[in-house]
Amino acid sequence: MNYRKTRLETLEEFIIKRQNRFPGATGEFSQLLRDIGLAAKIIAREVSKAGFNHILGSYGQENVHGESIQKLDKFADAQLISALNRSDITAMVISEENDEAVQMGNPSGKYIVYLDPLDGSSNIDINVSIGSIFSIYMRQSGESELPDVREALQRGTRQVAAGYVLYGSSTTLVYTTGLGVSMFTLDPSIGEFILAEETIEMPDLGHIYSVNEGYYNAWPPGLKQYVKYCQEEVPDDGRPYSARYIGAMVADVHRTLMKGGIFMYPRSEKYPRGKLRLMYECNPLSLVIEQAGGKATDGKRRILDIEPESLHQRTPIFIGSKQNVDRVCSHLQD
Ligand code: P6P
Repeated sequence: MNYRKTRLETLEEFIIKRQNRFPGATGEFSQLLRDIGLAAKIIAREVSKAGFNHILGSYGQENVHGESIQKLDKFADAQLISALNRSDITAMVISEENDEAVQMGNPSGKYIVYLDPLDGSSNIDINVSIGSIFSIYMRQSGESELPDVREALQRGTRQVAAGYVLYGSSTTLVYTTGLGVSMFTLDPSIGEFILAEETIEMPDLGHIYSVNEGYYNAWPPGLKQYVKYCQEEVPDDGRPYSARYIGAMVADVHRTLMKGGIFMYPRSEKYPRGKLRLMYECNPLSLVIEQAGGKATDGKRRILDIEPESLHQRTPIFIGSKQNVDRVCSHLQD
């Protein structure tokens, strides 16, 4: 009898296999990815019990944006920072939950990590998908002193890795190191992320548009024209558009990655620079989408080319399949 190889591949095995492609690799970067994977498992466990382990609700404080911090946000933040501190390779962490950069006390640490520990936390209490987002940069300064916050202000093109964990009907980890986008699904029965898709590629045109239509009156005219186009026109393949909006960027962008289409969060009177944060929401998700063949722009500039001015700055974003993004931009230019 021929034994058919059906062995599953774990995240750890995949990371090591990829590391072996780089002879000079020290294993530190692989360790950083494994640490994030560990934190994700711990967070997934708490998210799955959020209904009865008194971890719902507000933490009683507000984050740097004046938004109420949910208890699970703080838990996720603490778990991710603690996991990144298991080894001395991360020098500094910038998180949505902390106004200031967190110095990890590792002057020799090579990496700077941005985190949105729990994106979409308003969905926690209604059991709708939420996610953790990470973005990893190399330090610019020497390794003798603690990093200066200014060296964290790097363009998105300089990310060495980016990805997210989606806590949904299953727990999914998606990341890229610039060699394509890979996806893993957590098997809670063995506590391992198992490779689900080694290389994800997006369709050039998708049939789902995703935007909060409650803000219609505040939209720029070009966006109104584009959404009207989606509602009235049928693309050449005869398939009409659908509208989907989950209210958690990770979930809306993950659907866009897997099915194609476009997610949009424009500027408005309430958010004159857009609502979503450049460094720990838009840059990491834009790197993933571009690596899968899509595009991400603020309506004029490629998101990854934006020169950051501050750690928590916001930006408008139009992200998804190439043809969908190009079309909305043509309307916005008009
Ligand atoms: P709105 C969640 O609070 C978040 O930051 C993103 O995850 C999400 O896409 C967006 O805000 C939703 O914002 O204004 O549509 O509720």
